[in-house]
Amino acid sequence: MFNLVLFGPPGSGKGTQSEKIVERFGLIHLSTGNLLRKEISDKTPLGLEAKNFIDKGQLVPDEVVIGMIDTCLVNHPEAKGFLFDGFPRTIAQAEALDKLLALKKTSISKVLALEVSEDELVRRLLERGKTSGRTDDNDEAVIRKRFAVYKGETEPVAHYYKQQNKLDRIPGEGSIDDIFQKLSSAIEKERELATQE
Ligand code: B4P
Repeated sequence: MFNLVLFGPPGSGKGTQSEKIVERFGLIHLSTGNLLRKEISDKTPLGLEAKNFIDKGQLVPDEVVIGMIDTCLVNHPEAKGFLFDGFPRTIAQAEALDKLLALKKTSISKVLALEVSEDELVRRLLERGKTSGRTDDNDEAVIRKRFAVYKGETEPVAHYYKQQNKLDRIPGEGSIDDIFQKLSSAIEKERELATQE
């Protein structure tokens, strides 16, 4: 199996690039953000709980998102690989993911981290907030809170994977297609190495 993590701050283009990556490389796309927004729109008890956190720019509790990912992994026994988008966002989530993948006798192959300046991120999220209806995108105070949470809780996850020699940093500013080319080259390189082993 070939399992990728697409990593980066809010608005760095994880969702945008994930759609293109899964189409080209035939991976199963697992976005905790999309899964949570589906629960919210379906008004499930999990969705109602998650909304409270998302609207304030906070992370949803680890056990909730880990449980969602566990269910998705079990539901795709034939997958040739997964693309994790927006997960893991804490060290506890990263450790849980390693354990869940070990149960499937697989592991993370590569972590691609998109790097974008904070000014550009704010611009993108406020722009998206005008049309997306996402309550976490149209208030600059909530956006700034999301960055603070990212720095405190999520950035250490990059270090976790760096220690495992799995982290590649990719410039995330420029056209969507140029960034996709850079991500694709990194994925192809990794897949070649994997087939040589
Ligand atoms: P997510 O849904 O993961 O979303 P995101 O971080 O806001 O955005 P992403 O990086 O995917 O940006 P996108 O491509 O859309 O999380 C939302 C919330 O859910 C979190 O704050 C948290 O509360 C909760 N949550 C999710 N996962 C969790 C977890 N594991 N644990 C706990 N809580 C969790 O791009 C943004 C905008 O930029 C778009 O409008 C796009 O069109 C634009 N854009 C993209 N690339 C561009 C480019 N190259 N140039 C210009 N604009 C670009």
